Amino acid sequence: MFCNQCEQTAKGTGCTTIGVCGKQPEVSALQDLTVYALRGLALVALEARKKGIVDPAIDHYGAKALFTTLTNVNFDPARFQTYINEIVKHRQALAVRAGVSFSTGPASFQPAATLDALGAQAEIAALTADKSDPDIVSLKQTLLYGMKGLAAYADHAAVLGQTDPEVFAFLFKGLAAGYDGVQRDLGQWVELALECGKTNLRAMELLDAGNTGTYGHPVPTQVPLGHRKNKCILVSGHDLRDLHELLKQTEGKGIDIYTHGEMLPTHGYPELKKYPHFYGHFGTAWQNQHKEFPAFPGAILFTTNCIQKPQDSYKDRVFTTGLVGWPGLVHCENYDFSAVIRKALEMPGFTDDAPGKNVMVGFGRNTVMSVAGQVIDAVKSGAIRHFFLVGGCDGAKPGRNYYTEFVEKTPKDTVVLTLACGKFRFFDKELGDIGGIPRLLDVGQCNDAYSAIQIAVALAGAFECGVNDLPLSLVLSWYEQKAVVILLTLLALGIKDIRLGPSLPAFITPNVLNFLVQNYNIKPITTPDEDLKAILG
Ligand code: FSO
Ligand code: SF4
Repeated sequence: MFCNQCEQTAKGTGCTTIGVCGKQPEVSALQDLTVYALRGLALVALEARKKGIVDPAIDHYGAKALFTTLTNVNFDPARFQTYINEIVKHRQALAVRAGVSFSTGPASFQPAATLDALGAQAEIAALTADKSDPDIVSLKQTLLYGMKGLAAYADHAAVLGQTDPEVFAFLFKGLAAGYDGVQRDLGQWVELALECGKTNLRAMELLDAGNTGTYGHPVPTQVPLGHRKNKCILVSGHDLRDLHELLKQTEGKGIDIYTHGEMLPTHGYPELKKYPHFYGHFGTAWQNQHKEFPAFPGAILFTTNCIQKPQDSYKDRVFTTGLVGWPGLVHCENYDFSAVIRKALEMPGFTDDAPGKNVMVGFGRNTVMSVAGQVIDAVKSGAIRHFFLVGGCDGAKPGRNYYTEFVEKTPKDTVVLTLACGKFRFFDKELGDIGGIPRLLDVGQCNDAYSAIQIAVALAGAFECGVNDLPLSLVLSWYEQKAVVILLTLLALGIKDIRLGPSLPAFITPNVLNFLVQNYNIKPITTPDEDLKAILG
């Protein structure tokens, strides 16, 4: 196996024997083959589009299948076999409708019948099989990982009924690149990667419309970090519809619903918070599930990412849904969470009341813009000197303490906006407020990066300047491919001076890094003191 798609990749270069995430070589090979099969579907879909044939179901299926290869989503070999077979079936049906045929390459790929034989076939699809110039390989991987993130956002939006055929058209174009007979130079691969970022802005806009259109705009909401006496279910991941369906199915059943990880900001949505049994938040970021889950006395449901190998002490009460998979766990299909509910009722639940500390969520674009006048006055009077967007993923590496220390050390006349699971490094810090404006504002999940971008664009409009001229600095942490595509979106928007950590992507070669530094002044994080000094002067 060879996989280098996430930040924790072995030795900072690539996982070659088993994934640091727990991914087995067999699954890694099947993921490579899924991508290869998707490249074949993409070639046919592009031809079909030329003839005016667009099949929304196939478009969405392609995005889902790519999303399932994202880090920490699906570890189940059998599910990948199904994806590969389905992708090829869709490709063949579309080829017949479009009257096209391919005799070589991924569009003619026929999957073997057994998992072992599929594993052997995967060699053609391995990342190491690409012998192009290393900088081109670097950009191809950047594009592929960006597209995995884009596919995730497009799927999240599609689940809520929000789609744009142009988003899927780009996914097909990007997947076909390298197999479409077009010779691209370095600059053209850069252009494709930036187009991926630009398309992602549209996908995130759709997702924002889906979330806020269905569940309302988030409002400032206190979320208890403790618990109360009752049966309980913990929901992890990012998917609001899964959470909503679970809330409906548990109504009046004597079960409280707790969020985990990236589900925390969902407490701010009016259509979700109206359920009285939607109680609080349990635990911190994804990488702490082994430590935290044994203490949760109820059932645990994983939607989207990030799942880690369930430990023996709690694996009988972990359930998956949607694209998440772990071999041997019960997988809930079609929003039927009855198995999760049964397990929660069998479990003891919390046997005492311990409300604990509260944290505030709900500072999406609508809330922040509703106090825009106050924020602008505070900047003009000097009460607010600077904004920091400290966001992105969390992870297990010790270097991620940087983000805790950075936020703790931000001066009292500065405001910290945050989003994604990286916030768990500091989400319960009491930073106080500036004239009633909290100094720590939780914009939401990584899925809400669109909201943060809109806030920056609105501030720039109010100050009649560009986003790069605002007193705003981006200090980002990355882990998986949703973060890769958000970074590409920021670059496509021309955002400069981003600080990125805890380490730079293994798939970026020195020449590609040099390009990013020269054009976008992107830089690795150093120490909180040095970076704060450099930013604030
Ligand atoms: Fe975190 Fe995981 Fe949301 Fe990622 S939970 S690491 S960026 O999946 O998606 O922020
Ligand atoms: Fe390694 Fe990350 Fe790939 Fe898992 S997803 S195999 S940790 S590079």
